[in-house]
Amino acid sequence: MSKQLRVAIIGSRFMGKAHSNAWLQAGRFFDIVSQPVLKVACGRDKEFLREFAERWGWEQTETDWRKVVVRDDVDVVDISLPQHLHCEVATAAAQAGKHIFCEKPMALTVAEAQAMLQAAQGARIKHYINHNYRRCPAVQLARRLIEEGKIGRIFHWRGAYQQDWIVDPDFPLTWHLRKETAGTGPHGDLNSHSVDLAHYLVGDIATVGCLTASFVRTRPLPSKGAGTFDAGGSSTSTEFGEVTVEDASLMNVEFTNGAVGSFEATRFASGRKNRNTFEIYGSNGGLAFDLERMNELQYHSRVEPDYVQGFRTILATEPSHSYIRNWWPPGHIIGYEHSFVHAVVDFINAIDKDLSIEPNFFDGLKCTKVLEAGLQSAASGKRVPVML
Ligand code: SOE
Repeated sequence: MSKQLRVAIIGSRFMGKAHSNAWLQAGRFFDIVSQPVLKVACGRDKEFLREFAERWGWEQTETDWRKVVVRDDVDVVDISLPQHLHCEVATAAAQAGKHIFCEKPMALTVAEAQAMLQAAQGARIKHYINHNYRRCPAVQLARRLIEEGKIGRIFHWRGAYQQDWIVDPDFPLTWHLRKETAGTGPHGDLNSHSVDLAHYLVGDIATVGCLTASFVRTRPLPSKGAGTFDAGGSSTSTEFGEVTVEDASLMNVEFTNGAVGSFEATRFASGRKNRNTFEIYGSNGGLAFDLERMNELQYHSRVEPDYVQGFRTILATEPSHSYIRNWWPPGHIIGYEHSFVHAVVDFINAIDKDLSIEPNFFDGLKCTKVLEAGLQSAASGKRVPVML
């Protein structure tokens, strides 16, 4: 029998759109018991919000998130906001007993992440941090091969998350480039994804060394339409402000299991739009993934006879690959938005079947600890242990 899960979304920009689509698609493609009801959308700009709600089918709109999180007709609070707002909203939602689907990165600091986890644990709700790339079928395949021992003992992780949307010095000073709203630059925004994947595929991180770099220190103030990846039109302001986050981050880590890893995160990799790659090398083989070819996993097996060894490309679109059976026949590839649908499906199942879902606030806190240790290392020039 189908039940309802009434969702409130807070935030209506890039992630608001990705999440709305996921709530809509989940029950169409997957067999879930509770069907999401898009109850209320919350944002500050009334006119933009009205159009957003109409387009995606949100029943109502509201400009005050405090009213939304305590509504009796809301079961789930979806936090699609910039990270400086996560802690306050998540804590209030948890105290009101709502399940929480929260965008990454979890929070600005370890202290905030700890407060969120504490509130969620006290409330006995389902809580999830949306590191959506875990739910690409090819990434799930990587995990499966590791669990099956096909890679053997892991020696190396190499992650690089590269974008280029702020190479132009005239790209405006949007919220991603200010410490008070973003906390960090690509170190938190992009490395958080890579650290989450490394936790998922390799294991916990014990120590961190990190170097950050700044290339463009001042930028024109943004116009109203500016946002992530979007300068918001051609009119460049004559007023400038200071960029207060790093432009690139290079981190190296020791894992608790003895593996070592490197993480590169930048928005200055000309020509790389959203290139999220990792490589894993072990005693029995190797793996490589590139989000720009997200249906594929590269796999090398050392266990095969040497004359046939080499990296092969597996197209992760067989019914035996995670999630794919519910979409299309083999070879009919899926895209970025599907990873969000998969996350929503697993989140709803976790609620219905009272299962835990990962990454949750506990995993988000662990990730935040690694990133914060990275910043401490960049400031001090020393290796920093991660206090798990
Ligand atoms: C901007 O760098 C951004 O939108 C990130 O915030 C997302 O998490 C990433 O998936 C795409 O790029």
